[in-house]
Amino acid sequence: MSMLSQPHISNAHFKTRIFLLTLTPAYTDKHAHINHKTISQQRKTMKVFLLGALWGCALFTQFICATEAPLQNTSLQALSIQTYSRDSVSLNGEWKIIVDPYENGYYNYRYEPFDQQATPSQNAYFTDSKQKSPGDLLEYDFDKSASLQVPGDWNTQTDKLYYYEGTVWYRKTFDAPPTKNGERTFLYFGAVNYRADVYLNGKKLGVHVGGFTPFHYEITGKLKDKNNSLVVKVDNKRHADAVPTLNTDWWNYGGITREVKLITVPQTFIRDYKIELTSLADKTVSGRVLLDGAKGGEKISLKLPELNIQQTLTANSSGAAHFSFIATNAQLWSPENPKLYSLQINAGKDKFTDTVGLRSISTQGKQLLLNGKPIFLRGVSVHEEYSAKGGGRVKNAAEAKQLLDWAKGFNANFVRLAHYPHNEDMVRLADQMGLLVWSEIPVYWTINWSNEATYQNAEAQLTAMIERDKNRAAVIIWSLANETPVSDARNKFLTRLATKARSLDNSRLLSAAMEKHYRTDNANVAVVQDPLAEHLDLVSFNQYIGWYDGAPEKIDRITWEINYNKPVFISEFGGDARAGNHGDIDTIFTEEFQENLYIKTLKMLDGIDGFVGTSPWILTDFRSPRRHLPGIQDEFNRKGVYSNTGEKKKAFFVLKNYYDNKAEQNATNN
Ligand code: GCB
Repeated sequence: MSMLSQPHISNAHFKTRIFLLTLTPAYTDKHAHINHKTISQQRKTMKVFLLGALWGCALFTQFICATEAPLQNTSLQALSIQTYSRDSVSLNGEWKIIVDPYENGYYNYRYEPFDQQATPSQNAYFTDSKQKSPGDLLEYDFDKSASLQVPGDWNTQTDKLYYYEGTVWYRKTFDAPPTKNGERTFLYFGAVNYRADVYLNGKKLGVHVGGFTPFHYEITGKLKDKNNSLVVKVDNKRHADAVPTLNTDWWNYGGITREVKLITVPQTFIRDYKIELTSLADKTVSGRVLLDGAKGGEKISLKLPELNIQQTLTANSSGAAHFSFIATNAQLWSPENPKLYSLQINAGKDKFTDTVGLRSISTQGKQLLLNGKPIFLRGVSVHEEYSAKGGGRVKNAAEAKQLLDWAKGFNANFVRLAHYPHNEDMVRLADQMGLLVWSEIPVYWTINWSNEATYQNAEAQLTAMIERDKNRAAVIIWSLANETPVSDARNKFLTRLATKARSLDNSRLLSAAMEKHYRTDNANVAVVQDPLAEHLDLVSFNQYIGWYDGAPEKIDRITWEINYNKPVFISEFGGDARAGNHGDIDTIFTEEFQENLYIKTLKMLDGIDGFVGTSPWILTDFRSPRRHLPGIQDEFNRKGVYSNTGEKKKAFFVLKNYYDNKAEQNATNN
């Protein structure tokens, strides 16, 4: 099935995509003000934007037309639908599964996919067939098969699948939720790692690739009253051309890792919205609402009751309506006061509510400003893994909360959600708990920079991340990549991605975790110089002096050359220590070694001009298939300041002390 035959990709989809692109100048302009750009810079931005928009439209059209080429059968792009606060019918819980390493349920013995046949054989697992007579040859039966919990990775639910990378078929049966005349139903997946082929009652709905972003299908008219069969072929095999690629330093958890739900909405419904503080000076709040199924002229009511804001908007022929108001009395969102306001949108028969914070984030020279005031990011990097109690990929809000509580334990005000978009609970909790967020896509290490399909995949993941989380005040940084080797092809790929990110959301800072090198004439001078930096708002880089790069004494000798008039952020440093493993500061893998490395590194970082924060690697120990040292690593990366079960290592206390002091200084300076 090509992308064009996806049920939700209709003419309306074309229109709304172009709407997103053409809408942006207004935002660009406003943010130019917030970012302290000069008028000529604003004009330049606008010109670049318009060119970008034209190019973006052309690219999008080309992409639509070219879906039969390398991205055959694959839907990478799904226009966002805001679902978090909507009533839904959960399809979480027990699903039947068949582990299918040879993909016997997908290909016939000539290796032809069953789903390309006009009438797929009953041997295709997605037909969810039952034996019809005693002599009927059928070599699978979901009803008699094992089960797994959804959401959840398969690796930590059964020993048999701990190292498994391949296909597992999932099947859920359910009755249709009651709907009123004209209502529409959507099937929503929070995330499936990595590729999902989705079938409803034996018919293919589509394919989605990318393991960390949501996708959905409209299934209006496709449900039976009783006993619907939803089958998902989940495949987490790694590929050289994929995003991420073959090589990473985290566990490749497979499965339906986030929630699955059904959402019923009226014929015309509130599909999406964006709200943001567009001028700090006079507290202007602007945004847009997007109706799906609209003809134009529909009335939309927008309220923020606590701020006495009530607006009536009119949708244009694409279903879009813009708004702008001044919220003089609004309290600005910050880590110290994570104030969220209730937002209510009504349109015809549809109602939608959410909670939103209002804040600005900007840079001025080497300063980072939150709500116009300098802020130091007391951060930590976090994987979406809760491996305490044997678990793996975070599967509920309670586990997400545990990780963020641990970060708060050393007075963090910032989390770098590495190395892929985390679940929506995580970002929502950060909003509530006052933790600023860096959110990133898995463009990691050695992506295939010259493959157009790889680029499109990365761009689709970036788009889905931004579309899902664009209304979270907590999110201040979109990050494009991690430790990618400089080359012309990589620079082109990431610059293109940066342009895309800005066209989707110019209200946040752009970053990437870059790398350092040394001056050829002086090995004690570390240099950060990367053509990508020109396109970013922060100069962020990872550095492991004292761990992968020399012994800890080296840290004391290093000075830094970072010739950009931008804030400097150190997105990683650290070293492994097994909790409870003690020794002297020169003995690797001990808590003392790690503690000493933290003491020295933090002192060094304080000497960097424009240093605005750091996110040490990492909050907790996490599973990695690259870490084999018995008795120490046992397939865990041990760089956590906590163990994976939450034991504090000595480095925890160094970091806490450092952050307590920074918090005090920040309070005094502001
Ligand atoms: C890095 C990577 C991170 C690794 C870490 C390490 O630079 O960004 O994904 O886990 O180093 O521990 O080696």
